[in-house]
This record gives sequence, C-alpha cells and structure tokens, in this order.
Amino acid sequence: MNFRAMFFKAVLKINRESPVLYKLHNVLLAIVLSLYLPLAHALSTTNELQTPPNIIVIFADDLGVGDVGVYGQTKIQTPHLDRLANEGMMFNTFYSAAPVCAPSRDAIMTGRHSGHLDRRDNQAKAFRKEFPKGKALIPMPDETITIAERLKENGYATAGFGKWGLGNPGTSGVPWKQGFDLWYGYIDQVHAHHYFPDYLMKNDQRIELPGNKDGKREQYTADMIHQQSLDFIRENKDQPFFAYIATTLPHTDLEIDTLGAYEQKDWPIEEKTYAAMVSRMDDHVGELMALLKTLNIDENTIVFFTSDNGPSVRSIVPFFNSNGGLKGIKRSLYEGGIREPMIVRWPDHVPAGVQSDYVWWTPDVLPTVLEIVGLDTHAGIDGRSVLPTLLGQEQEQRDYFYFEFFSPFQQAVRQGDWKAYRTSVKDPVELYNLKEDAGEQHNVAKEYPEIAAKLTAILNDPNTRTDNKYWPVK
Ligand SMILES: [Ca+2]
Repeated sequence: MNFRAMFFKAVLKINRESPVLYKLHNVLLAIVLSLYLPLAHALSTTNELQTPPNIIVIFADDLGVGDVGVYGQTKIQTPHLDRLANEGMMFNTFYSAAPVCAPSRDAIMTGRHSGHLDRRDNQAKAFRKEFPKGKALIPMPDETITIAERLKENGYATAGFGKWGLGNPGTSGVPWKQGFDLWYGYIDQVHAHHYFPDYLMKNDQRIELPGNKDGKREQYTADMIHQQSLDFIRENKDQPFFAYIATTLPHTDLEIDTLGAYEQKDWPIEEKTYAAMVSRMDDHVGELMALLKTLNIDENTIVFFTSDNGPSVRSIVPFFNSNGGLKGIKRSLYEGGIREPMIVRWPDHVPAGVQSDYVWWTPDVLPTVLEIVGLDTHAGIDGRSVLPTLLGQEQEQRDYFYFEFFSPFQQAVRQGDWKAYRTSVKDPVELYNLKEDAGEQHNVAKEYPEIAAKLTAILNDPNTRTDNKYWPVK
C-alpha cells in the first residue's frame, strides 16, 4: 500500500470514528503540512494530500455508441455529453463486457468478464422452475465483492440509482447487501422497463407513486431517480462518495412525458420519443455536472460515462445510426452489440479534450477506481487498472478481450486488431481485421488460418472461462 493509500485510510477511519478527532486531526495535519510542504511537493503528483476523490459512474441503458454527438450522432442533441468529452477523455474503442443488461451490470460491479460471471444472459430460462415467480434471475451471491463494497469499507458513502438487476428482494443479490448504503429506483430489471410505474424502491421499502395510479402518467421515474442522485451528492458533498447512476434511459419502453425539441420534427413517434429520451439523459448529465461545480467538488470528482450494451430497437437503429454503423445491436457480440461510448472527466488529472484509441472495457472500471483511491485490487477479477492511460501516460494494451453470451450462444475474442467470432464451439471461427474492417463484413479466416487458429486456441483454452451449469456452451 502506498503513502497516499495509507493516508486516505487513516483519515477516513478517523472521520468515521470521531468527527471531533477528525477536526483535531485536520489542525495537526495543517501543522505537519506546513513543516513538510517541500517534501509534500516532492511526493505529490497532483492531489496526494487532498480528500479522496468522489467517484461517479453513469451507466446508460441500451444507449448505442452512435447515439452521442461526439461519437457522430447528428439528429439527437447531446450537448452536455459533448462538453463532458471536451473537458475529459473520450475513448474511440471501449467495450461492455456483455451485450445485455444483467451480465453487463455484473461486470462493472465486479470487474469480471463474461466468461467468469454468474450471469451470462438476463435470465437462465431453462432453470426458471427453480426461481420465484418463474423469473430465472440469478442473484449475486453473498461472497461476491463489488466495487461498492470496497469503497464502503474504505469510508465512502455509496449509493446507486436507477436499474439494479442483480438480485431481487429476498435474495443475497440485493444492492443493500452488496455494498450500497442506498438504492433508489428499480431492483427488478423487468420492473425497470416502465417509466410510469405505480411504485419505485428505496432499498427494501416500496415508494408509492400516486401520480401513476389507475393509468395516470404524472411521475416520470427517470427524472425522480435523477433528482434522488442529486440529493445524495448534496448530502455527501463533504465526504468521499460513490454514486452509481444506472439510469434506465433510453431503454424501452419508449415513454417520456414531453418530446421537447423533437415535438415538431417530421419523424415517426418512436424516433421522436427515443431522441427525447436520449436528450433527457443528457440533460441529467448536464444538471449533475452543474451541481458538482456549484458544490465546488467537481475538481475532486472523477466521472465515468458509458452504456451497458448496444442499442435495442431494431426498427429505429438505422434512422439514428445508433450502433455507429457497426454490425449488430443488443444481444450480439459483433461490435454493434458491445461497443460503447466511454468518457472520463477528472480535472487536472485526466487531460481535457483528448480522443484516445486505447482499448479497454467495463471490467477495468473497478480496478481503475481502486487504484485511484489507493486500494489494492482483490483476487478473482479480470479487469486491470487503466489509470496510467487516464493520466495521459503510455500503457500496454491488454493481451486479449474475451466475450461470451448465452442466448443466442456466441463467443468472441479480440487480440490487437483481430477479432474471432463463433456461434458454436463446434464451428470454425469467423475472423475480422477490425482496423481495416470495423463493420465485420469480410470474414478472412481462410486468408489468415494461423491467426484464426491462434484466436480459436484462446476460445478453447479451459483457462479462458469457467463452466457454469446455467450457461453451458453450445
Ligand atoms: Ca441494457
């Protein structure tokens, strides 16, 4: 553990155990610092002696890589995300670990890839009889270590907002047993399909929404959830916090209270609604960033923005080019199902206005955050810290990225510019050179048999993945 980590840990411990002692500690600290300022300067890269940074992870739902202005969107307005990118780093090639909600959320919470996850699809439908109400949602086991648990143990206030989807009430997987002090929104991922439901959840407490009873549509939950996230940040502005903002926007159902700037467009209603939902999410990002500035904590807050999987509404993807012109959408391990926007903003640390070709993925978020906070990475995770990259330093690429998905069964591996893909372990792989063929249109397995064999060997290697009774290979 380095000097910064020890320091943070000591301060956090004192802060938790005794506010008075904490104040006294700060006085002593000021004296120590005045004596050792030259040394502190020598040790310091930037913020070694500040409060640990706040961590905000915004995880959009079914937002395609092409839905954001700075990623090429022309019809939908996302000025706040575009600004976030201009004030931080945007990554041209970032992957979600999985092409649907549940495994993707599992991966960002645990730092594992889809060959090691407890869920490799939303539901294990063949096993539905084993589960309550016939919904085969595999709950996160007790022993799973989440990013929220690690941060909470180290003095962070932790909260999540929006869609959870990793364990319903009555199971080990609920967020309040997985490191979150507070969860506001939806625990059940199917409940999260509705924007005017008659209740939301605040931990295990049901929050009734009278404005949505009897078919009324007066309480738009995406806004309510957003407001709760702002309240949490206000309440915790004086101590380190972790906010996981898993907005349900712009996942279906296509529902919004007002179409705003799109009302007058000469587009079908589905397209207008989708655009309004993406822009509403962008408005929320804008309000969040404005609040951080108002509270004077934006410089000590690192914000990650990404999405859980590719766009889902087949009929409107071409209109907006939501998958960025890539092949496939949600549920596919072609690029369009798993390539996501990734924007990271942290003033004075992450260089502003930089576009990076460094390739990384959601399992890297957890170890990166742990390194930022000065904590060691625990065992059993697949991600690795990309903090050097975020600080503008050179960093070696990961050897390969592995993906699997249960239904329809697919496996994929990316190594360098090469990607292999197959839909059965018995079939030969398709092979693509993503540098020359980002759209995966030309299977070159026959032209490059040695590369195809090398990537196939990774897919077949028993160390690449673990077997799981719910998710057998096909
Ligand atoms: Ca999703």
